[in-house]
Amino acid sequence: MGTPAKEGCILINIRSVQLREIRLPLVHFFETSFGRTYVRRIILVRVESGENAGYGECTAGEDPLYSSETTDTAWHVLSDFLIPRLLGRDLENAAETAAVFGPIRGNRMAKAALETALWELEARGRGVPLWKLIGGTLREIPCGVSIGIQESIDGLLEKVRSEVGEGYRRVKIKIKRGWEVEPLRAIREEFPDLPLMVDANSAFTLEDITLFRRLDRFGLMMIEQPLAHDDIVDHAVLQREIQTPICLDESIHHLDDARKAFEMGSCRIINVKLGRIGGFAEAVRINQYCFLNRIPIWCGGMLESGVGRAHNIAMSTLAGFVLPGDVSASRRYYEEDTVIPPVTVTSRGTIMVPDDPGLGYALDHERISRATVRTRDFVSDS
Ligand code: OSB
Ligand code: MG
Repeated sequence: MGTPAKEGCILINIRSVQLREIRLPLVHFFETSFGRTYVRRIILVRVESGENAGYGECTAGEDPLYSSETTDTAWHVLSDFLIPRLLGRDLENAAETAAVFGPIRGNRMAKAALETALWELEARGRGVPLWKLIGGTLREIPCGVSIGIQESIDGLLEKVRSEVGEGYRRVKIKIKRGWEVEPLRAIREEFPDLPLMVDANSAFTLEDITLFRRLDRFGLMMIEQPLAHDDIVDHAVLQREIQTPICLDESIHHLDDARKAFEMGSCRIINVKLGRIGGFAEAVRINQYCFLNRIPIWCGGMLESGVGRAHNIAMSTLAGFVLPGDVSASRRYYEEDTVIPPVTVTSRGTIMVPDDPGLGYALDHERISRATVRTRDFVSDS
C-alpha cells in the first residue's frame, strides 16, 4: 500500500499551460523618464493541475526600457525554458517552483508570471484566498497613485486634485531632467501636507547632487530610484548627502540585493514588485527580512491588468507592507479590465481584500478573448 498523502499536502502536477497575449489600450498614455506607453501587451498565463486552474500575469514592458525583459523575451523564455521544466512535474506546493527555475538566470518577470499562477492554483486547490496562503494578514490595504509626466503643470495639478479627491493616501509623480523642481513647487503650494514622493526611474547621476539637495525642501516621503538601474553604490553616496529617504526599485531583484542595499545604506525604503523579484516566494522572503529589520516596504505597480493587480493586492497583505503602494483602481488605466468586478478603491483610499479562494476576482473571459492576439498551448504527455 502506498503512503497516504500528508494532511493538507496537495500535490501539483502541471497537466497544461496556456500562454495568451492580450493588448489593452491605456485610458491615457503613461509617461516616465524612459518614455510613453499607450497600449499594454500583456501575457496571461493559465496553469492546470487536476481540476484546478490558476492565473498569472507577466509584467514585462513592451520595450526593454524599465528592465531588460520585454513581452516577447518573456514569451520566448516561458515557451522554451520555463514551461518545459514544469510540465508533468510533481510539486508539493507552489513554493517549490522557484527551485525548478533556479538554473535559469534572470528573466524574473517571465518566471513570476508562471510562479504566481502556481500560487493561485494552489490557493484554489486548498480553497483558501491567495493572500492567506502566502501568510498575509491585512484585510484592507492603503493605496497610492503614480502620476506620469504631464504636458503642463496645470494638467498635473488637475490630476493631483482629482486623485486626492478620490481619497488616495499618497501621490507619487514621475520626474525626469527638467521636470522636477517646478512640478513639486506647484504641488506643494496647493497641497503643503500631502504625502508626496517622486520616481526618477534612473534619470539622474551623482553629478545632480545639488538638485537632490534642493528636493529636500519639499518634504518628500522618498525619492524612488534616482540613479542607475543597476546601482547600489552611488545610491549609498547620495543617501548620505540628502535627508529625503531613497527608495530602490529597479536595483532590487532578490533578497540579497535588498540586504546589501540596506547594509550599505543605499536606501531606507524598498519598492517590491512581484515581476522584478520573480514571484511570491521571494516576496515572502524580502517581507520577512524587511519586517525584522524595520525597513518599510510597499508594493510597486507595472500598469497591471486585473490579474496582476489581484496578485499585487495579495502581496500587499504581508505585514511588512506598511506604506501605501502603487496599487490603484483598474479604471485609472483601463476602460475594461480582465477581472470582474474591476479593482475599486474605497473613499478611504484603500482596497478591501477579497475573501474568495485564489485571486478573489473572476476572470472576464469574454473581454480577455476579445483582447487576445495570440495563444499557445502546452500539454504534458506524461
Ligand atoms: O517605476 O514604478 C515604476 C510603471 C511602469 C514601469 C515602471 C513603473 C511604473 C509605475 C506605475 O510607476 C505604477 C502603477 O502601476 O500604477
Ligand atoms: Mg519605480
